[in-house]
Amino acid sequence: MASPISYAQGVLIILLSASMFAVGFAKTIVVGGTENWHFGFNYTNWAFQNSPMYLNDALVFKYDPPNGSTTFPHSVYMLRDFRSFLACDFRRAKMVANVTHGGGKGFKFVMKKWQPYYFACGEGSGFHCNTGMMKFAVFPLPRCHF
Ligand SMILES: *[C@@H]1O[C@H](CO)[C@@H](O)[C@H](O)[C@H]1NC(C)=O
Ligand SMILES: *[C@@H]1O[C@H](CO)[C@@H](O)[C@H](O)[C@H]1NC(C)=O
Ligand SMILES: *[C@@H]1O[C@H](CO)[C@@H](O)[C@H](O)[C@H]1NC(C)=O
Ligand SMILES: [Cu+2]
Repeated sequence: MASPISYAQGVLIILLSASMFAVGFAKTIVVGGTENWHFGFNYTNWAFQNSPMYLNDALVFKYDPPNGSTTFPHSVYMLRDFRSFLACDFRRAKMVANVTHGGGKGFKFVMKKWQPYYFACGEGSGFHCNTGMMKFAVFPLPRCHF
């Protein structure tokens, strides 16, 4: 019969390997794939096709910073709730990346919490979110199931 100590050690090993497993398999996902983050691409559809996503997965938003020839700067906001997501209502939204953050290797956002995330581009007073379809929702799942 196992002693209490070896039982505790066994549980510890299981927990450690479970967390290593979760970290080891966390994915880095480029938002929009090769399309990156731009006006007029259906990101709701993209998110649907790339589901499920998991806790600690990283989303990478890639978009060019504004320069002389770029007519559409972009950004990344987190909307407050499903209602503001549907309406593209930015009144209580939080900016997570400004118009320059998406350059180079892009802006990386790690989904650490078990909650719905509502992302949208905040440019054009909601025009990019509404007409440009630059919005999507993700509810990251826990990776391990016992
Ligand atoms: C975007 O894709 C979703 C899911 O496939 C679809 O329901 C929706 O109608 C599309 N939006 C537009 C504007 O085409
Ligand atoms: C400005 O952005 C455009 C479009 O991404 C790019 O092709 C061009 O090289 C950029 N120009 C400069 C000066 O960075
Ligand atoms: C974006 O944020 C960076 C710092 O994170 C800042 O240096 C830069 O000036 C900001 N750009 C704009 C256009 O606000
Ligand atoms: Cu935009």
